[in-house]
Amino acid sequence: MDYGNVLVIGSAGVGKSTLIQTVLGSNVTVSYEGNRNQLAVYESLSVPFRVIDAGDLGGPLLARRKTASSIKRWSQDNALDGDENNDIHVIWFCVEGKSRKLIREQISRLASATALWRHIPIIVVITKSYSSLERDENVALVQEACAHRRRLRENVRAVIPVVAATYQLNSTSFAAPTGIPELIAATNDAMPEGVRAAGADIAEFTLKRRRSVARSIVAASTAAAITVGAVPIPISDALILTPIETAEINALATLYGIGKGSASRQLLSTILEVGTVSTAAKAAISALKAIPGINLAASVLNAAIAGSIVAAMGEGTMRAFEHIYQGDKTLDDVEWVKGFLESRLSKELIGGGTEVVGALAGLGSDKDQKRALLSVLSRVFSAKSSQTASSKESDAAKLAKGVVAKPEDAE
Ligand SMILES: Nc1nc2c(ncn2[C@@H]2O[C@H](COP(=O)(O)OP(=O)(O)OP(=O)(O)O)[C@@H](O)[C@H]2O)c(=O)[nH]1
Ligand SMILES: [Mg+2]
Repeated sequence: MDYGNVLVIGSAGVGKSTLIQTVLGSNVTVSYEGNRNQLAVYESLSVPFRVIDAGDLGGPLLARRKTASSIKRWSQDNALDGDENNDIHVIWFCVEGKSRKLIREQISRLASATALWRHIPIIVVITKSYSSLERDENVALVQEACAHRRRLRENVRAVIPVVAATYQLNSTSFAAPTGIPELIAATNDAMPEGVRAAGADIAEFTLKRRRSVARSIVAASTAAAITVGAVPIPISDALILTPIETAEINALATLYGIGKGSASRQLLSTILEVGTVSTAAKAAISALKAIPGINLAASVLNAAIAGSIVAAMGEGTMRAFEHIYQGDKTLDDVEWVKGFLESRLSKELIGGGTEVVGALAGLGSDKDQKRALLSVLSRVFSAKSSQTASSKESDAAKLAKGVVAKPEDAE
């Protein structure tokens, strides 16, 4: 397939590199590096376009000219190599969402920085959109600022708030990654016909990226559970994890486009019930507490139990949402989702939890154990997920073929 080319510009520190990393995934290759780091071109098998980090094109005129000439040289080199796709097809202009005051100023820089590319579609990416409450307002602010300039009015195709990497607010709450699949889809839509990926392909690409974003949501939630779970009194049910599981499930629901209607609400509250007060959750906790022959401090064992539940629930919820997202299940299949998660809790949580606790028992101090816990948990539960998915010849296996195979998605 021919790759389209996306030029990324935005002031120093707005989050260009972080964004590129998240969109392209971990198997990124740098295919070109201009002199003095003015230009770097990234590719990955995970998305159907190249991304060119042009750095701060809003800087002084001289620096801007240098970068622009690097881009031109890259295009020419490409043309000599016989690669026809040497044009810039889409521009991502990054503005930072944290400071509303700066948005207007950044948009006026956008106008001058992109003056070279008169007719290229632009997507304004509002980076670091950590506050979900401010997202809509920031989008409106950007749209209004663009409406005053003819070229921007014509070229700006979408304004997308993103969080590229989990932003930790404190030890138990975080802003989950957001906007990444939307950005990939909008970018593809803005591509000229010759380089635009087919609908089915782009759905597969965004599914992969969704899974890797989902894993980071699960990891952040698991870390929070470890903190909350580390209490000296033995845990009897998972009620203590309600706020964390609520945040985890909601973040995953948003990621997989599960809305806020009544069917969704019913589904989400059933999932939460499975992860907190269900018989399956209670049985899993008793089984983990009863693992013989280990000698862990109560707080470490509790942290392991809490982390295991949130990790297993997160992986299971992600899988269930993938089925809904792909259309082989619907929001109304509440009983199916319930059974699916309960069986994961009984088989995988107990199997995985035993492995986790066993790994911890071999470690020395409390501090080592807690630190090791998170890495053991994410390894055990995401590996378990991939195993089950590919060992069954079911629709889960069909799903797994395109998605689990890539090493980056097993991370
Ligand atoms: N948690 C979190 N941190 C972010 C996010 N985006 C950017 N950052 C942080 O902001 C800082 C700057 O991000 P970079 O991605 O290096 O920004 P850049 O635009 O590439 O910066 P230059 O290369 O210097 O122009 C880094 O410390 C990032 O970790 C995000 O979505 N979430
Ligand atoms: Mg950078």
